[in-house]
Amino acid sequence: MATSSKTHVEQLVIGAGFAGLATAIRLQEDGERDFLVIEKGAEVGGTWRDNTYPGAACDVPSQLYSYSFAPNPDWSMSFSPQPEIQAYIRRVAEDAGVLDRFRFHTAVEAAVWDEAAQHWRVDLSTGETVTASILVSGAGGLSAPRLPDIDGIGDFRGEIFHSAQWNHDADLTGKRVAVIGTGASSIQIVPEVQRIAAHLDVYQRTAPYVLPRNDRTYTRLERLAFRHLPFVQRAYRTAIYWGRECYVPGFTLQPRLAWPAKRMALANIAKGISDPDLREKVTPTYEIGCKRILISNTYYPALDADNVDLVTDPISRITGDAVVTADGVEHPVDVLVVATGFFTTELPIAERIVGREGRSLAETWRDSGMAGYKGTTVHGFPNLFQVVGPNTGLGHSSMVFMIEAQVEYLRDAVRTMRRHEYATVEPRRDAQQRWNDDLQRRMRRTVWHTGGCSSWYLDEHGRNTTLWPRTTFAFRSLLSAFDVAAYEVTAPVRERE
Ligand code: N01
Repeated sequence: MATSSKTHVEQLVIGAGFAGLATAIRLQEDGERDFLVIEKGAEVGGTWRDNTYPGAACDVPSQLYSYSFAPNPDWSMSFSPQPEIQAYIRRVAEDAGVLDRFRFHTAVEAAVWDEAAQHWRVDLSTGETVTASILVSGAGGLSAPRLPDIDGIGDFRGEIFHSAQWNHDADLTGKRVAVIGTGASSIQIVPEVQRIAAHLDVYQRTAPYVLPRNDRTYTRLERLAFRHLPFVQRAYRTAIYWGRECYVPGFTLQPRLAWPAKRMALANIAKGISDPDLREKVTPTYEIGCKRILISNTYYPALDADNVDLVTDPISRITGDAVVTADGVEHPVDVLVVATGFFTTELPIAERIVGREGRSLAETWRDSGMAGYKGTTVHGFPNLFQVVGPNTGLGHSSMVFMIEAQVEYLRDAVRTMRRHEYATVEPRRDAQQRWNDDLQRRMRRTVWHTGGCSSWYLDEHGRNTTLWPRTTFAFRSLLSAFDVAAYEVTAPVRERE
């Protein structure tokens, strides 16, 4: 690795998923040569490297799921399967020639701001310490699997794994399998497992809304056009982008506008399920959009199959070989798949980043909830940039747009710092407060708050600190230039002495 002998770098980036990779590529384009990307996994890809469960695929259209600077003419389907996305990320990294600055199999143990030296001191799992003028966290909001806190789960003697840590050595053929959870991961796993398991129990706590998945294989002609006439692919992308931007953010604010989507979801139940009792069990009782809207053509037919039971009685405990529900029934199981989501508001990386006053991000956010300025910087944490920070998640479009907008902001910050020779930039407390007050005021009117559900979008205080409540182009426009007036800046130490 090019920088292995160095102890100081200009920018240290945590994570080699979509966020970390875009940061590295754009920094390199700007002539920055002294950056290092630290990745705990074996290769690039982040969540797309880790989530390899059967059926893993994107529920955002392929045309939106690529960097603007690296369109992919090779998508085979209108919604891409996980292996294609992972291959795309790998290819982009190789083509950009940045991988010599990536350090794999290495985790960040602690990143502590050193006020006197005006840099970050970063301890790595290898025992090394690297200092960095700027720290960029691209650690992701869906990277820490959350196991459910169910009595006795540790006593289960069969095979048990989280959806994001699929054990490919476990053969589910002819086994009694249980899947806990009915979120985006589960609804992709269930049809695959149903085909091979002897019996499948699906534990549903809250029914999701599931729309049809309008997926198809691209024709040869389309793929030729994508490759040789790039404007055709751009036209596809633009049409899909605006279709989503014009409709979905509006219906998060006006649930009445959501009736076509709701009707489609109910029709999907009627089409996929013949059993009236099962239809009733899977019919959600809250407003559509309150939780993530899912898409599948195969989930409901799988639930309707003879070898599947949808269990809606709450799980009371797990024994060595069974799941026991509140009605006292023991459901025997050989393999337990836990599709219960991720730590989204208590991010493990936040425990490890310690700012100006010796407080970690986690401590800073403990009482107030996650909050930052423009989802990217945080008061008390000079020269820290978070790509996919607080309130930058989306329910309706591609995270790649949000990532690119944040990386553009970071690039402009780096240029501004160089131009004016600022050693540090830190968002002013009042600017951050105004930003979040406005966000939360908008948020209160959205279906995420008014829709009558609980979801991972909300934190323990009931605040939505994960999602962006406006359009992605509004976000991009707000982050189009580094607004230094919202920041406290300092000159380098040598100039102050
Ligand atoms: O996790 P989730 P996920 N006992 O948190 C249930 C992205 N993603 O991995 O709804 C019983 O959505 C929980 O029940 P409830 C996407 O952003 C994208 O599926 O809380 N059940 C829920 O049903 C997504 O939103 C793609 O009542 C328990 C489920 O587990 C995010 O990842 C594909 C429980 C968790 O659902 C997370 O999705 C996959 C308990 N103790 C994922 N605890 C794409 O295609 C939780 N549950 C891009």
